[in-house]
Amino acid sequence: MIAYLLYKSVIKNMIVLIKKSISLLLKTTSLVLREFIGILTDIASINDFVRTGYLDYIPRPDDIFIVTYPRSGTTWMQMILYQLSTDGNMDISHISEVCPWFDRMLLFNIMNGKDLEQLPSPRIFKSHLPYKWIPRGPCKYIYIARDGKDVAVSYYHFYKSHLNFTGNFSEFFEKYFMQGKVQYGSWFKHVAEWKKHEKDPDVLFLHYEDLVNNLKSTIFKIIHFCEFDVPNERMPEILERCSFTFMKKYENKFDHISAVIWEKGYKQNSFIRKGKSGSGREYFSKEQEILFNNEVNKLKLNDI
Ligand code: PPS
Repeated sequence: MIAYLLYKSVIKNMIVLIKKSISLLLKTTSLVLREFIGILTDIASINDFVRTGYLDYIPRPDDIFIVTYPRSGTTWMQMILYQLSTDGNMDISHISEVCPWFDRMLLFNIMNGKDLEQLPSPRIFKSHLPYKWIPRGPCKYIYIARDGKDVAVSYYHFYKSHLNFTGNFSEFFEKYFMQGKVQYGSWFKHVAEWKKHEKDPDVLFLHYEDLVNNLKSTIFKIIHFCEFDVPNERMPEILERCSFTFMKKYENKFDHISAVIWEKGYKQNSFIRKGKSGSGREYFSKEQEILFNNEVNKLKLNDI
């Protein structure tokens, strides 16, 4: 028995060691590609994604992945889970702060394995990955499918408003959506692959239409699946905050554009900043002031 346990622990340590070595190798390769070659950043990004998403990501049993084909109710589910797993206050800068977009964060190197480790449990991630690419648990997956025609139209509007698409709906539908030549590929394949797993115990397969037609009972299903403990008295507030009207009012905390701004560390509401005169000198050191004044005197700019 002791020999068996020893053998198991050696194997486990060996696997960790192998994973760490591959991770280090990929990290070095990315660094070389980025820093020394400067091109091929796509390869470096995919490299990083594989490294962080599959080698450095250590799943926890209470991790939850919200998975969808784009435009199928992802953001809505992010808000629902945020409301169910916290007090749901709206002091957050962006929903990505509490529910990061797994694939994007890793692909664009916005987060790494260490950052993932520091997130408190339950970690809730958004992802658009097809089944074959999603990291394997132990964890939970909530998949939302939406009527494909509604998805096509919503995606068309998104391509126009966020991705510079200038064609009409027919062009988008025939040349891009139906051919799977859009971000995350074919809607048909994405939904079909995930549907094969709708009965898996770690998958809760929902429809956007369930949320539209019966938000309350769908939320109870989610609470049960995620094993959350939510007092009944909070339900009216949760339902209100997950309503379309509420989310529309706070759109900047959900929009993709503000997510990109948040990821890059830009602060919103900092462009029209203070509007005061004379407070600039508070920032200057003695030396900086002398340096500045010398230049002013040299060019006779004292009256400015
Ligand atoms: S994305 O870009 O992939 O993250 O988009 P996603 O969040 O998956 O889907 C966007 C659509 O979801 C609608 N939405 C909602 N519908 C009803 N109620 C609420 N609270 C809600 N929040 C988001 C959003 O309006 C998009 O659908 P369309 O058809 O474009 O309006």
